[in-house]
Amino acid sequence: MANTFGYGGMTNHLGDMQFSRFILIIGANPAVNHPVGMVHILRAKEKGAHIVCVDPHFSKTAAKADEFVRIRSGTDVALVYGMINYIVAHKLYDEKYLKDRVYGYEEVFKEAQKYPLDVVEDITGIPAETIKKITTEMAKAKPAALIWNQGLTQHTVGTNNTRIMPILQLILGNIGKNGGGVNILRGHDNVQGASDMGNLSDSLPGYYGLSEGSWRHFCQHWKVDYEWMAGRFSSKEMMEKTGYALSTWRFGVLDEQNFANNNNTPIKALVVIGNGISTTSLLDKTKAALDKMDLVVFIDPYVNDVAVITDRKDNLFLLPAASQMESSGSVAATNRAYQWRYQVMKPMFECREDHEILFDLASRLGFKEEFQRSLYAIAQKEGRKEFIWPDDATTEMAQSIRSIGLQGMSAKRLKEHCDNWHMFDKVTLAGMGVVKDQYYGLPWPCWSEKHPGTPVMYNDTIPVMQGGMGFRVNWGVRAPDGTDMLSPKKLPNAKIAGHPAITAENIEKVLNIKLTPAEKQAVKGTSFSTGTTNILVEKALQAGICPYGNGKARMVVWNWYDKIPIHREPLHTYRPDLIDKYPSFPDKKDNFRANLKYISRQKEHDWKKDYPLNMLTGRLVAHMGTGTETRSAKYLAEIYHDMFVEIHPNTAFSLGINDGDAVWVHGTSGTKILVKAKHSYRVGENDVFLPQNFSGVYVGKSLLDRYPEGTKPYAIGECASMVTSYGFDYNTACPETKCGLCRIEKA
Ligand SMILES: Nc1nc2c(c(=O)[nH]1)N[C@H]1C(S)=C(S)[C@@H](COP(=O)(O)OP(=O)(O)OC[C@H]3O[C@@H](n4cnc5c(=O)[nH]c(N)nc54)[C@H](O)[C@@H]3O)O[C@H]1N2
Ligand SMILES: Nc1nc2c(c(=O)[nH]1)N[C@H]1C(S)=C(S)[C@@H](COP(=O)(O)OP(=O)(O)OC[C@H]3O[C@@H](n4cnc5c(=O)[nH]c(N)nc54)[C@H](O)[C@@H]3O)O[C@H]1N2
Ligand SMILES: [Mo]
Repeated sequence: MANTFGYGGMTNHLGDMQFSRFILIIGANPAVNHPVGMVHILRAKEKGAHIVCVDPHFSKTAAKADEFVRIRSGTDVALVYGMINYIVAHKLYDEKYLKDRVYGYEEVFKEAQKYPLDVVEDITGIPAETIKKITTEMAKAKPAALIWNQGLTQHTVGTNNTRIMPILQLILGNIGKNGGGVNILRGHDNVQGASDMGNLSDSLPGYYGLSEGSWRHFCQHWKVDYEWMAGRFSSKEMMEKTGYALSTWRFGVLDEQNFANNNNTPIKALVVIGNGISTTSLLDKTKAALDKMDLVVFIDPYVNDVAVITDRKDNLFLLPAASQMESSGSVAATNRAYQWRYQVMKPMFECREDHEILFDLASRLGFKEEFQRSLYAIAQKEGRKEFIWPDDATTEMAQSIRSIGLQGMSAKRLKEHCDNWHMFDKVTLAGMGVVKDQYYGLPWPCWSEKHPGTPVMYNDTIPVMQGGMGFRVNWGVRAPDGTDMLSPKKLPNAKIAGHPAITAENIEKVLNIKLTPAEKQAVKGTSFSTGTTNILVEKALQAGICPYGNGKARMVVWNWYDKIPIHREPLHTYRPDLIDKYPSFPDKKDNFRANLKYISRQKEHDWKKDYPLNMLTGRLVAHMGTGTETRSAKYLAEIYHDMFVEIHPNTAFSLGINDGDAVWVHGTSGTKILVKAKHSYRVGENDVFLPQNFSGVYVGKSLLDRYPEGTKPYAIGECASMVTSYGFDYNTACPETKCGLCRIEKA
């Protein structure tokens, strides 16, 4: 998802945190979820960095931090406004940085006036003294880094959370500096690659969006006619319309009112490739949708967990996919760096690599020739008859995704990095010897074959050819109020200060150069991010500037509903007394093609009366995602064998629940799961915690007999997503699984 700066991912990288003097970990548990990344955080601590962990749950990371601060889940925006309130009152902000590099901070400062510390203490549950202390420590530590993950995103205000954190870092002048930045520790192996490749229903690859211009750009690179592509859609409108999301497609099967958003057609078939889907909230809706459709296909190395949840008797297919060990290609890490993965072994038995299955699918659907055309074109250019997988696909992707600067990458360069792994500095990522003047994995943007990659984004104190850049000029050179959005600062070696993104139309004027007639012809009608040549980009680099412009970061997003982040109470909150003051969003129609409820759901019922406990969910170190793979591994299944709910002993005592008792957890959608109670001081008295890594039991009933012989997992349990509450992020439709209410009863 686009963040304040443009695109997602870490601004810095894991090793870089060793330069930090202070690390705020808020809504992330790297000790469990990023154990290798955690090593860098612990190294930073050894070097004197102060580590603060803000979490509603006393996590394993909290146990390793210098300070643990318990927050009421869903209130992080209010906390940061409290911090900003204090920063403004005590002039702890970086004034020069804000003046030079940021637009809209005055509005944020104004909003912060609504959040004096006693108000923030009431909302968040964090004592005012603690907020003062951590704010002072963070503001005085130069530089300070900030880390977040799903503790911030899986909320109705997820986008607001992920905007307020960079805002805090900008106010402290910590963006674009070694040891600073906002470091979003991403999820799956290659999830950064999946989003860069545009496996999202609101964009083509490389965050280009779905406009006609974007379609034309990719059609040019894919070597297919735009008209042919348009003919695959029922209309131009549908071609350019945001699709369903992983969280909203069920409404497209079950809810007739939603069909209107989908050209009046219900969804009839589902192909699931590499996703658990049992991990999406409202699992009962997923089951009902799977039961109802005409066709369901899973492409997976394991028996996908929902394949045993559905009651359907036919037109349910499991296609065995090869695992990552049996395939190869480029994968992107959490810091925007790409790495080459070699095949360890050939696919076993009848399983096949994902791309082969997709090639065959394209063949049956009648467009295999178009699907592969650009691969053949790349082969032909090099005098080959057949394309080489995945190398030629890497070329296609790197050459077409110019928005984030992948064109400097190639299979050859990435393999060279992988082969010379030992030649890179683990802390700075800088290469030596054969890989000198390159950063490991060429973190994007990597503008050309000579560009080293960008380990730290938005650093305007180093030349562009060493990874320097200002903020991207993506919103025009002037704000609606007339403010100049260009930076007054020059990159070292640059001829000019702030400037717009480079286009064929403006390049001569902006750079004060003349293109030759041949160059003019080659770049006609394009910008730094479109077309097929790198001429515009090379000219910009020669002039010492970053092709995407040099502007100011904007804190005000004038085209969004919440122009600056606003604190809003969760839909299901145990502080209903705060709803009138901090109401949720208005309901939103056609949000990823679903009609989603916000305020109407929040006010539908006195939720707290029937569901008094706040439900947190998160991960276990021994299991991954649904747990499909790890619960099928003997030793991991032994470490965490049973699904459980953590409950504070005082709360448990008042409900007559002993440690180890079987309990029913009732969700706000009228669903329930049967799990073991685990007395724990890690949760507060108002919270319970459920791991998200189980499946294979459905409303108290084991589904083990439904797995084909030889595929039964060693550990099964109820899915948390059966009882997580209704609720979706306003901008991304990400389910609100980090807060929500429930009721617990002894079984
Ligand atoms: N072992 C293991 N590793 C994994 C995974 C796995 O399943 N198992 N999954 C991978 C994936 S896909 C991802 S996305 C990452 C996720 O990595 P994380 O986001 O670190 O994982 P979670 O445990 O879901 O949640 C992090 C923390 O957020 C806290 N939290 C909940 N609500 C709030 C809130 O409102 N505010 C704040 N400040 N904190 C809150 C939770 O208590 C929890 O400690 O992990 C990846 N790594
Ligand atoms: N309550 C609650 N719910 C959550 C979360 C939470 O914190 N709380 N976190 C959310 C997050 S961040 C995520 S990412 C999801 C978990 O994400 P999911 O994607 O639901 O979980 P995984 O188990 O990782 O699912 C991956 C599936 O792909 C299969 N697979 C593995 N390798 C390959 C391959 O090479 N090819 C193919 N075709 N398939 C493969 C696996 O066997 C598995 O079935 O859960 C989400 N749901
Ligand atoms: Mo994730």
